[in-house]
Amino acid sequence: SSAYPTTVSLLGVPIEVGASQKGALMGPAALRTAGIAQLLESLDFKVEDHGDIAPRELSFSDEAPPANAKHYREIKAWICETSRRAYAMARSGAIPIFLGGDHSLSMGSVNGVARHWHEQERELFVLWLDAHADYNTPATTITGNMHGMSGAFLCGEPGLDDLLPQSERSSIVTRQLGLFGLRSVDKKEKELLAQRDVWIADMRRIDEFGVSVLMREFIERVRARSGVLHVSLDVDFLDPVSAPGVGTTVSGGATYREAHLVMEMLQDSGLVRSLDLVELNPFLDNRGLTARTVVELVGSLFGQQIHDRPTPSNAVV
Ligand code: 4U7
Ligand code: MN
Ligand code: MN
Ligand code: MN
Repeated sequence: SSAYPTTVSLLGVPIEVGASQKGALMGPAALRTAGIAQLLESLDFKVEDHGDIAPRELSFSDEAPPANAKHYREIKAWICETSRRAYAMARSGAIPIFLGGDHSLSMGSVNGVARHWHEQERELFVLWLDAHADYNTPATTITGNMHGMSGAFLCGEPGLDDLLPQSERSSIVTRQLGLFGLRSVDKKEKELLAQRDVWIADMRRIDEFGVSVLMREFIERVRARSGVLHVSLDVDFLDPVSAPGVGTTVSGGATYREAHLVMEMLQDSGLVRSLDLVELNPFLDNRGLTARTVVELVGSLFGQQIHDRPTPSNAVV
């Protein structure tokens, strides 16, 4: 319908209390240091850096927090502000990129972006690139860490019902969520997911069919409903060999090239309208390797090519 956006808006969301390990709050600074803005400019985007959300912009509620949701009040404050900013950025016509921060921020980023697309009568699909399903609720979680609950919250699973104002709650339905790269799912989380129609490509399926077959399948789902796409990249999607700078490493993850192929196919699809870069923990990184790797993946997602491809392999014809 409309031309692909030419502006990218960066927003840092330095939240870390959703995770068990400290250090994700340094993520936005590391991604900027690794040159995310300069890279996007080299790909001909106009880049507007909106800075980081500052804790003084947050307003805290005094409601009683639900059990099994650690740092609930603080996270609620971050989510509300992130959602408000996400909505405004998406509405401006730019491509918002959220620099995390732990994965709880996606409760706000996806919610805000989804509200914008809902107004446009376009379905927002969400591709969750992650070792984990992040589909726990306060009733299923083992750890109480809210970065493991974002997907479930966004799909309207119960237990965190007051995290956003009543009028803004619904984000997506389960059919709109795709989990890619799974290799660590908790028992009760798995039972809950088995009852939902979330699209799932776990590492076992990726080993058997390869990235390209599965990415085509997911992209087709989005196209079939004339949807647009939000990508939520958890750094632990990658194998710890290429991405050690993350608190929750799980071996057997996507290789460097598999991750690039995911990004290159998403670029060819022309569907991506917003992005989260989450869970980077520079405190645990090896001389900036992980931050640089993430920025290189952003390059592939937004059009960097090894050898220019005149016809994208999955373009609509
Ligand atoms: B991440 C976990 F128990 N499932 O709920 C949990 F294994 O954003 C991990 O994907 C969640 O890094 C990981 O705490 C959240 C755990
Ligand atoms: Mn994860
Ligand atoms: Mn995650
Ligand atoms: Mn993590």
